[in-house]
Amino acid sequence: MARHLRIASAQLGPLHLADSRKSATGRLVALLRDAHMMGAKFVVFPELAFTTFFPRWWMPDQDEVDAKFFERAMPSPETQPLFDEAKKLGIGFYIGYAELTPQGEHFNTAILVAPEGTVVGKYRKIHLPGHADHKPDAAFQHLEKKYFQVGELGFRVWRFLDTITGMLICNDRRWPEAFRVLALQGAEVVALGFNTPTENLHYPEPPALRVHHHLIMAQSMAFQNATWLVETAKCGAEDGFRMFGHSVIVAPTGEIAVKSQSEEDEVICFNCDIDLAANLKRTMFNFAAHRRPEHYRLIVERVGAEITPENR
Ligand code: CDT
Repeated sequence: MARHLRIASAQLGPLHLADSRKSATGRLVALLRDAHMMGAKFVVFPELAFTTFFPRWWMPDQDEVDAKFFERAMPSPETQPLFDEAKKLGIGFYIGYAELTPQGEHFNTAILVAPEGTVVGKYRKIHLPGHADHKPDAAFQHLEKKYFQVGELGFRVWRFLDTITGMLICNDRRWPEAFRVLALQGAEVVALGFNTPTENLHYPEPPALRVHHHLIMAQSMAFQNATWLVETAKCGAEDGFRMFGHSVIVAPTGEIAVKSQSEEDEVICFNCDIDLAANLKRTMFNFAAHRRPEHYRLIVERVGAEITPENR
């Protein structure tokens, strides 16, 4: 009999600089209850879900940044109600937050929490976009390279709710290598939270094109790796800076099963047939039969594109 898992993507509308973790947690709990009413057993929340997307702000005082935006423990007294409610409802979840370790390291982190309330998996974001320097002439900043270190835990999967589930965070979705490493470990579900500005920081770009890229990436990554993919936005105008929604659950066929409609708090849910990928994994994307890693060496040996004399 096919395995099914009812998965929800719980999208958050804007969180402003003035919003507290307590109020964010209250909204996350409300979304969790909505997801429960839809029958969800696994809920995917956004990246950096307890605060505004603070890397858009240049803040020179690191102590202030740490106090306002980073979590020294997860759960903490402010975030505990989400864990309590999930345990009460018997729901597992993915959530992103800014992590400050006891050694003083800063990571953009996501965790996988079992329905019993225990943290079973942790991922620290590897592809950090943006810049580390102040760009005073830009409309906004994207300072992930200033506020976070590159994650050191690799791309991993976990046995979770009778599936093999992997985690990624936001910009990772633009890098096929990240998905393929999860797929090579048998990933059946990939959970990912994101915060994506509607405007391009670097050059003018139609917002519709940015959404188009988001959707085609999600569909192709799910199909080419034969996984379910759940991508959840934090979106809307945070202190006037807009981020798009378009949270999606994509099937291993590459079809969008369900997509959010708003840029506000919204839950979408789908009863995912985890075995839907079996035919693909047996034929077209049977990695063992068809992959040719001996010809992929440049992927791990070379970082940037290089034009060498022989291919000029
Ligand atoms: N949060 C995050 O990773 N956002 C990036 C925006 C990059 S623009 C400098 C994204 O890939 O959506």
